[in-house]
Amino acid sequence: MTTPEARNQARELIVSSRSIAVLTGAGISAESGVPTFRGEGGLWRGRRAESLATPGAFARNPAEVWEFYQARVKSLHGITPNAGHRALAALESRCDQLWLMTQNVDGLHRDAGSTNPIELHGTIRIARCHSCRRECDIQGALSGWNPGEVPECNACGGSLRPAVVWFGEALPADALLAADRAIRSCDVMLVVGTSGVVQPAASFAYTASSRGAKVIEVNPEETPISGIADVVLRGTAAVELPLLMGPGDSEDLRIRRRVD
Ligand code: BV8
Ligand code: ZN
Repeated sequence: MTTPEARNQARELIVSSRSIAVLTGAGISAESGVPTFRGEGGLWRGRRAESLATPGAFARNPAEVWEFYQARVKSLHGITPNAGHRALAALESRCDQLWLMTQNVDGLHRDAGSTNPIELHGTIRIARCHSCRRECDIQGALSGWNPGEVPECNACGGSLRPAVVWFGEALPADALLAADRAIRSCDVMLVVGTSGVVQPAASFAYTASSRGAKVIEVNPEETPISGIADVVLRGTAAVELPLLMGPGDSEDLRIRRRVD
């Protein structure tokens, strides 16, 4: 459970920070109704990720991989950002420098108003052609889709795939570059809703901490990152992040910046 002291400490770090890097994982979307991966009812629970989210799985059985992703796209219908997403979008508008890096593919940070989320693992909103790499809206690619089918590229007839990063695939170069800059430049890193399992994102907090940045973790459960965090808010994103931003602080944040 979060203590008032921890909340005040975290708030002080945020208010006095000049540049904040935020890393989010599936946990920030949990209160929007999006299942996480490794927790109770998680997507990967009981199903090896390798059997679905790898290039090998797609090469072996693209139709099965599409059944998994079609179900996920369908489960996102009507899903909206929660107070946690919105608090981060509000923080961005009050900070001199904020980088938002997300491992999530659901697009909810964009919907909440974050202007330039670094989507480390791609996006489930877009489909990409395996052959010519043209991209299209995944809803369009799935209109008229039936189980057992693999959506085809309108331009070249190649197989489409979700524009997400699978295990064993490199993260997009531009996302890695932007993340590297954020990790090297931030004086505070806010880590929200990730189990800290998947590399290279899981190493970001360690790298930031090793160069002297302060790490704040928001997670109802203990993770490997808890051990290096300077402040742990042991609660959920939709509760803790709005409290961290607090309406009064936004003014302090702005005033504090003008003074120095
Ligand atoms: C790479 C795809 C190198 C889209 C995902 C062997 C072979 C190949 C690679 C490896 C290998 N061994 C290790 C690796 C590296 C591998 C890796 O890390 N594997 C792990 C499993 C050991 N990484 C990779 O392969 C990466 N690429 O290394 O490339 C390379 C370089 C050059 C050339 C070629 C290759 C690619 C990693 C990306 C994989 N794709 N998703 C999709 O289908 O979704 S990963 C998947 O996990 C999601 O993207 C997800 O975001 C990510 C991380 O999970 P979390 O977000 O942390 O979610 P989780 O459920 O685990 O935890 C949720 C947390 O939230 C919990 O802590 C919970 O307590 C908390 N929570 C719950 N409710 C709330 C909450 N918090 C706050 N509020 C709440 N309400
Ligand atoms: Zn094509």
